[in-house]
Amino acid sequence: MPIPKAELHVHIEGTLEPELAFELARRNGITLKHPGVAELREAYSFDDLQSFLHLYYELMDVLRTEADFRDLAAAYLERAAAQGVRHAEIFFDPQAHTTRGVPFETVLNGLNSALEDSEDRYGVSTALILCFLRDHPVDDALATLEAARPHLEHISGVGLDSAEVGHPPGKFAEVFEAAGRLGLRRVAHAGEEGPAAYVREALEVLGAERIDHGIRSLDDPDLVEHLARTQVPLTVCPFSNVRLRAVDTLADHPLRRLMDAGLLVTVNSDDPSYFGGHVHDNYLGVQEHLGLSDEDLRTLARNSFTASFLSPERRAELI
Ligand code: ES4
Ligand code: ZN
Repeated sequence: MPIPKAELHVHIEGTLEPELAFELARRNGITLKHPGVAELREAYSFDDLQSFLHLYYELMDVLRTEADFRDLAAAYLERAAAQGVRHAEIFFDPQAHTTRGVPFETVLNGLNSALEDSEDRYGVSTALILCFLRDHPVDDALATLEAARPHLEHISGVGLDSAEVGHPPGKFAEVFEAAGRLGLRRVAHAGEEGPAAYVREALEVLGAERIDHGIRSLDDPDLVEHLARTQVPLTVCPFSNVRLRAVDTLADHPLRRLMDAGLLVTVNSDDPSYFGGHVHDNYLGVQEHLGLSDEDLRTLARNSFTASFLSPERRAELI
């Protein structure tokens, strides 16, 4: 049985398996460019983040109705439970849907209808984190926060994702400040393809409480020292980094160096359908290729609960 863990970095749209994509396409009368599941899977070969994002946004077109978002989330939760996940903090990208004419409420209600009985059904508690697309205008992020305002009881925090290089976190200072005033938790992707300076900026300007990826932090020893001292967690995604060529191979992955430097590191799947494995597969991958011990895996699992936004009560139940 996989070790009990929390998953803190997973994009719900990145859990869309080709089989479900084709089923939803059929249900919604959409023809996909790829003739079948096998051909679609063959397209899952990426040069960098941008080449992945292209396919990721393209395939989302099959998500149209509340039932589609519900089925997507239910499929993820069932798989997550089988991977030992006991708590999941799940990203969603509302702008990727509202820009296609799918209302914010369709997305949120659909996801929620799977999330609301997740604890009873799968033994997985959940939280939703609304991500702003950093390669879209700041005004669109502000409008998205406004759309979310009537629904804040269903949203735990905000994040920042999509194409990183050329889109520094500071651009979103005003949005994150407003989100903080609304009582939302704040996280941001930084230091995935972008420089260590973006990690600093996410901490200092956005007030990020967790850094998603953050692997490029190692380029800046002062930043590493700061992260070790403050224990601001990193949600690292090893398979993702290899598939998007931020790191050459799993054996070269900086996870172990980050752990050895005393950082609060967690292991996560990012977009499991696209990157060749779910969260426990990532644990096993780094164990094998970085020579991590069973005790190291237990540390990573414990870190995942420590780094979560769980209440102290539920955390104590799970650790
Ligand atoms: C993402 Cl791997 C990654 N990086 C940035 N934004 C994303 N959205 C979905 N997956
Ligand atoms: Zn991500």
